[in-house]
Amino acid sequence: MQGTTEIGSLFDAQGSLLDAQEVTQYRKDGFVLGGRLLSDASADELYRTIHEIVVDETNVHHSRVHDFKHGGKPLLHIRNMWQRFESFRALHENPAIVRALSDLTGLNGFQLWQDRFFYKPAEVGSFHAWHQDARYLPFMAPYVQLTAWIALTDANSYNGTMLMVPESHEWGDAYEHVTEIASLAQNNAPIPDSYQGHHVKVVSCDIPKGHVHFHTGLTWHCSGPNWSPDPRCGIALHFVSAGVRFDANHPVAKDYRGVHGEPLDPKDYPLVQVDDAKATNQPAPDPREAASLSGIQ
Ligand SMILES: O=C(O)CCC(=O)C(=O)O
Repeated sequence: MQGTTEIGSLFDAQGSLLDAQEVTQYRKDGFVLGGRLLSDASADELYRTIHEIVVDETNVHHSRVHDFKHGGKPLLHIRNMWQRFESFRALHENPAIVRALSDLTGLNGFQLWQDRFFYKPAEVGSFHAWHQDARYLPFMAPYVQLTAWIALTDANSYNGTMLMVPESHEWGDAYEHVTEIASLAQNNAPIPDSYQGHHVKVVSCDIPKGHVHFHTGLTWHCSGPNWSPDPRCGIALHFVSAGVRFDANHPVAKDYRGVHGEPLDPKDYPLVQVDDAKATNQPAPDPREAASLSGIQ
């Protein structure tokens, strides 16, 4: 584990990342911009760590950088920075993040499925295709999944921020349709404006540096190309409700650790929870989300 920075000094969120109205908006739209988690200095420090790994071929972590290469252009990432850097581990352990997850879902315990940074080099950074995150989780229904995406640089429509479709999390597994439209993100091209009788609207989500944006596992989203003179960088923390069981038959299961039918080992999927009285009434996972996920194989 690298990183000598004291965890407490790097992260500085005060109080809550979300107010009641924002929680309502997340439940309605399937995504919401939360407050500031990191000071600019803290975001810059995490960004520098990623930037050095990406640009310095002699960096000990450089060989782990994976390129999605959408449309032949670079979209760089590494999974599970938390396993190697204390400064990144402190992100999913931050009480403000855990409180926000609880406020959004009504649950009190979560496991980190993975973290993954997304680095789009200046001017040539690629789009990320339209998708639903839930499709890529090797877990057995029922469960709830959500993502906290933390901006380490400003993210806007010029440098390839995320685009989201409000209310699409209510439409279940849309794998075939979303796959069909996936590459339209390449030029921020419009997507069909209706899906199974639902009106489809696309919203570009500006995310200021240091802020956290939340989306559900079923929300349709993508991100555009980086046309700006600077890299665009953010880190996604993908969480799942605690206690979920591993599905070794899932198409992506080979990329993950787990025993079929068993709960996830917290050593591989860290457990985070709120421990105050406010969230002790833990409701069952949303059956609508669970039902649609069970159809994903
Ligand atoms: O950072 C990006 O461009 C895409 C991130 C994303 O799709 C996600 O966090 O689910």
